[in-house]
Amino acid sequence: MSIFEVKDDLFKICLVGDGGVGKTAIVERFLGKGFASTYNLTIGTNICTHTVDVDGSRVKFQIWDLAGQQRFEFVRSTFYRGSHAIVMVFDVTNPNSLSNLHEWKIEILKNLNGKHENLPIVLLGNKSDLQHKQVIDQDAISKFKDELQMEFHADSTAFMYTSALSGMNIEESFEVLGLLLLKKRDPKSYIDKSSSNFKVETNLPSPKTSNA
Ligand SMILES: Nc1nc2c(ncn2[C@@H]2O[C@H](COP(=O)(O)OP(=O)(O)OP(=O)(O)O)[C@@H](O)[C@H]2O)c(=O)[nH]1
Ligand SMILES: [Mg+2]
Repeated sequence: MSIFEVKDDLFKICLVGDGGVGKTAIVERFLGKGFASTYNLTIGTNICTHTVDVDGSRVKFQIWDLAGQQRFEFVRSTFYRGSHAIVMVFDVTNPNSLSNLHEWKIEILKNLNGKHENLPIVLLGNKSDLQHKQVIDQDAISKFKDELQMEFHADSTAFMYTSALSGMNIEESFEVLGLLLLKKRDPKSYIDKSSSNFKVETNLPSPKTSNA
């Protein structure tokens, strides 16, 4: 099996967003490795796997944590193939990191060769522990949410504020992602399960924090 092939029971996820927004920190927190305050930029991509329980099912993620720096644009194009979902990350203290997600969206669409219909997308506003420095207004976020919903599908998108530093919403974001993937794979079973014991807002839910 080549590195680009993914087994049936594994979901390939690409994390995208500008250099420094916290993609690697999010993944490390998710893997239980804690938080490092030093910035070691990713070169190319880091790949890891992690299995979690989502709504009673075992969900295996194969996570491709892509290098966000511009200079890796060329090499990144080869990494999207076969992705089952995308996590788009911006830094709530850096407006450019949100506006640049438009370019990331174009890069994703280009490299998925049209295979993006109903692609689960989770948008994360990271570094939300730095609320005193938050400069991005809600309108800009709402606008980009609308853009994602237009391009993909309202039922396959979700938004959350996260902090890799505090751990806020890190596990929850992957849980939401897992639910979107399970729902896409088996809509009937998902509806049956979700009606009995799990409720998730897939249509770009409000952040879990009250002041977001
Ligand atoms: N305060 C705070 N700092 C964070 C958070 N997440 C990441 N950082 C810091 O932001 C810097 C960049 O984090 P990385 O995870 O390396 O960023 P990246 O998106 O992987 O960057 P590239 O690999 O270049 O694409 C590091 O110094 C992290 O410690 C967060 O939630 N809160
Ligand atoms: Mg990184």
